[in-house]
Amino acid sequence: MKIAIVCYPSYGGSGVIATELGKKMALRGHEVHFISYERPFKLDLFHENLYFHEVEIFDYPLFKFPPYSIALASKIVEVARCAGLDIVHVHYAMPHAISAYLAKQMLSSSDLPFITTLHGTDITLVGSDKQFYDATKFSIEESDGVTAVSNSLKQETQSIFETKKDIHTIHNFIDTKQFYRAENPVLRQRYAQPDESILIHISNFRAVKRIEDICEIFAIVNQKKPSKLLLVGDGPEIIKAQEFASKNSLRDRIVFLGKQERVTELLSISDLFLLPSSKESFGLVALEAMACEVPVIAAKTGGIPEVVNDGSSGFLSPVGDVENMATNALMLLENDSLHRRFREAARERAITTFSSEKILPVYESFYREIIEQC
Ligand code: GMT
Repeated sequence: MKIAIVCYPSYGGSGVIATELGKKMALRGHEVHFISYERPFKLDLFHENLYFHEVEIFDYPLFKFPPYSIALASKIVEVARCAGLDIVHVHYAMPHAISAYLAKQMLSSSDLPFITTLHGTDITLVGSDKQFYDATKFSIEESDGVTAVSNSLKQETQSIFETKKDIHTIHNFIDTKQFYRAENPVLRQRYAQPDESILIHISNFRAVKRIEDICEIFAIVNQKKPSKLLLVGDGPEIIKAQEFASKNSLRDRIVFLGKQERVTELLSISDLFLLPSSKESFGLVALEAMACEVPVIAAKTGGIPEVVNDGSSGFLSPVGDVENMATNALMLLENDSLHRRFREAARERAITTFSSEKILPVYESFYREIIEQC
């Protein structure tokens, strides 16, 4: 098949999944054309089946806001004509699905089906905002196929947009040959003494991640079991963690690592992953942790319960219940054999339920089904 993948190129789960999907499809013999305003940061591989097409932003004094959606639609048309695309797969509804719809109209003589994968914030934050609601609903209903990364997101989408559109759940996936635990005692020693535990959180530090909860869980745990907290990533709420660390004299216990590319190395030295988000359609980062044998302490929200088995690969608590999350964390950190069982179960779940070998063929057959029916 000749597939175009439209995604956001920068940090963020939707771009990561889109890029990994495209790379893996190329390795399976498909011709994959990425279309975005920048080369996706995970597109770090040369393969003869992989192409990247940059959407150039036309700068003109009249344009206070250059019309990216139209430039993207034009680029999809150009690539469709040159490469003879079979299908376009857009990740993140806004504005990608609208651009794909427009491209399809512009190519009226040759039907070009498009699939939209909903990732979460495109529905719960952006799409449900008054300004984008109608356009998001329209783009979902006009897509030839729609997938959501969890059942929870599927149901939420159908309810928010009052649509009966058939939405297929295709869970996110992970390459468990890339994400695995590689013990590194030297690196671990840089951050923690032998009797200390390491807790970790990786995100883009937006309000939805509840950064104060992460700090409070850590502070409670640290009082009973001396620990370190590794904070990986950057974003508007990082300041809250910095203030908390200063106010609570935890500057030497909370390590701010900023944006990092090689997170497997940091996950491999960690004992627990904290994800107390108020909302998470899937929680790809929790899956990455699980693949590296790091049990997850998380909030029971959105799609997280579909990823983390409560009581076997981690523990789930109501959003905001930091006491309960800290109690669960301590239960694992203070019981080696229980912790080992959770670590093994986490890795096992990543392999058996979410490995790329399982999920890739599902996308492939969905592409075929949509192409055949159009
Ligand atoms: O949550 C983020 O910080 C990024 C966001 C995105 O758009 O890339 O993540 C969303 O998509 C990921 C990949 O499908 C999911 O794993 C995240 O749970 C989802 N984020 C939210 O629902 C808040």
